[in-house]
Amino acid sequence: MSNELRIGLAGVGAIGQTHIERINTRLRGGRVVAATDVAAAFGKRIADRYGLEFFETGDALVSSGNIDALIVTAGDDDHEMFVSAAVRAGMPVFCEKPLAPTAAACKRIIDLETAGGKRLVQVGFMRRFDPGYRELKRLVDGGEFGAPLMLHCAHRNFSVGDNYTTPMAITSTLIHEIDVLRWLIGEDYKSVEMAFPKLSKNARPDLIDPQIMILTSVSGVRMDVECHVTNRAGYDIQCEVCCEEGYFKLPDLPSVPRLVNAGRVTPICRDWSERFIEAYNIELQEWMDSTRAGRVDGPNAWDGYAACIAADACQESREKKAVIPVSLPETPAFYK
Ligand code: ISE
Repeated sequence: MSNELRIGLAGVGAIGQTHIERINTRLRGGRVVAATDVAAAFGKRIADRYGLEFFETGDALVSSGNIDALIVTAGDDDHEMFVSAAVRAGMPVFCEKPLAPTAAACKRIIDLETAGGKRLVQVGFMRRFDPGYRELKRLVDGGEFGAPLMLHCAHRNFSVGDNYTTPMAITSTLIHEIDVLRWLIGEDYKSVEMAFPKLSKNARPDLIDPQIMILTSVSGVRMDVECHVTNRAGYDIQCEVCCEEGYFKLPDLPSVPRLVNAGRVTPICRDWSERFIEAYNIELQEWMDSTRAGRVDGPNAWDGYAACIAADACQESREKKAVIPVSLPETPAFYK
């Protein structure tokens, strides 16, 4: 591996472009030098714009000898193809969440990685790198205020695109809480349940919004998460951890209250790309640092699989209107 990590990027859409910019202009120790995209003409145009070498396929990119590591920011359905290409080539790969759209696809990636004998895959669950969540985790792990008993959380979006569907509330939105809450309390889930408040007039007729996800951990911690993606109010992420002898709340981003027009207003973000800028920067910096050191320190393929299993149970709960058990096998030694 050269001194500076030479990175290839698979999927040059919006999030891919923000990663190219942050790595090539703000972070240290790596550089995006090449790209691929399933839409070749679009991919070539974006690659040219950023001065990247363009390859027609993921296999051609990873076998070019011109990159040391791969970042996958393609559509969810193409994650498995690109991640597998990297793993087959023995190359470290960072894949945006979800690792794959189904648990079965995640399992295939795990089997491939395990057969290769070396952990290579990190999943882009960036909330684990957000300073606020990290402080919550430090307080929970410290144990000074007793064990967590229940968590009250909210994931609110101003609006979503026309291609956003009811299942995406789980695979694309709540998947963040599914991962970060499991990490925060350090436990797997025992069961999940979806609950349904009155529907919002702002949701398309075929979109169920809002929804509430209730997760129960193996030891009985209850976590309720409101998901409201058409709120027309702003991007708002809440997480309150209620312990035996203390309550901890995720801080909002700093924002100056303004006294204007006979009112006191404290602006919040309009979307996730503003809210989690720092988390993305820390996440990719730490990924480049650990990759150069030959390690995977962040959420691994097993975490991606665990999240998908819980997400599948949430979909089943929505369809059956029932509490669904989550059956995750014990974490294999390879991923501990
Ligand atoms: C999007 O894909 C994200 O990852 C955002 O964090 C989430 O708030 C949004 O609902 C998703 O669609």
